[in-house]
Amino acid sequence: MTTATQVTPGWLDWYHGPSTPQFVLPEGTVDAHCHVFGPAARFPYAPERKYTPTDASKDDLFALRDHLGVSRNVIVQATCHGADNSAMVDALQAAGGRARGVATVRPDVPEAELRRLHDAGVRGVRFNFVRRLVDAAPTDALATIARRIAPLGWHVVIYFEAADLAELAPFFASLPTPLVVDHMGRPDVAQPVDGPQFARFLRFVEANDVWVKVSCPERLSATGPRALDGERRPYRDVVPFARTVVEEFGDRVLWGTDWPHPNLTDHMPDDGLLVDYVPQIATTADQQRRLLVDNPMRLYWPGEDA
Ligand code: 0GY
Repeated sequence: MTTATQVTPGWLDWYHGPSTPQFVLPEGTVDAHCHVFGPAARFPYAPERKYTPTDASKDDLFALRDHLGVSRNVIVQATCHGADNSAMVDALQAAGGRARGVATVRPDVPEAELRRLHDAGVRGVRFNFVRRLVDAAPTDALATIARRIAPLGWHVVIYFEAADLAELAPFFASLPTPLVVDHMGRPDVAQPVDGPQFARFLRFVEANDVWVKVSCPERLSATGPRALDGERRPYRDVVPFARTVVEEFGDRVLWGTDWPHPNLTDHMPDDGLLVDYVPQIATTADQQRRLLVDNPMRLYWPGEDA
């Protein structure tokens, strides 16, 4: 275990004092992709991590939740905490039933630990294939994890770059649980929305038991957060991609802020502006309700009212 907390050089801190969105989120909105980092003094970062973030505590997350008008959070274990889920579980326990978690576990995780995570609110595990974030994990170890969590009714969250989908798809299709794709599979939005790369992704979603997070325009965009004609319409080069997914798979889409936005080097998004991105990609009240409330409730709080 390490206690070194020297933040990665060039690291951008999360956006303090986010604006108030113009778009009013529907009652019961779930932020289905966010993280907590540390605080390192209590929850040290993992020795094998690829970056050291600034702390982003559960209290900071809950303050953002309330500011944006979000009701619930899904807190995804970040790679900087490795397979030590303590900070995430601590946040779940403090959330009073208003948060669920996605954990990182090893293939030999004890059964009792899986049960403890479930009781705390964990409903999935994350497999990360982004090379700058993790060392490659053998797929047979990941398959073992998937087999072990399937009886709990959990799902597998997968994070990969679009260029790697062709190679990974057979493995994904072999997994026994539903899959949740982070950030639309990270398309290259300089390519056409009807081009072969995104078509492959859409076929993958169509053919499998897959949910898609239409999150992280700030990671994918070249046009960036600039307003259009003075309006709060940011990240417009990503809009056609996300809108296509929302229109084609309206019952299997999820939205999240990705707060506190690790590993961004050019700009740190204003989370209020990220909320104003939503009506660009989900253009009707029905699409918005399914994206923000009904779908995440079905996946993370089945049987509960929003
Ligand atoms: C994200 C994206 C990133 C990082 C992580 O767990 C992580 O470290 O997910 C990234 O750097 O693209 O979802 O937060």
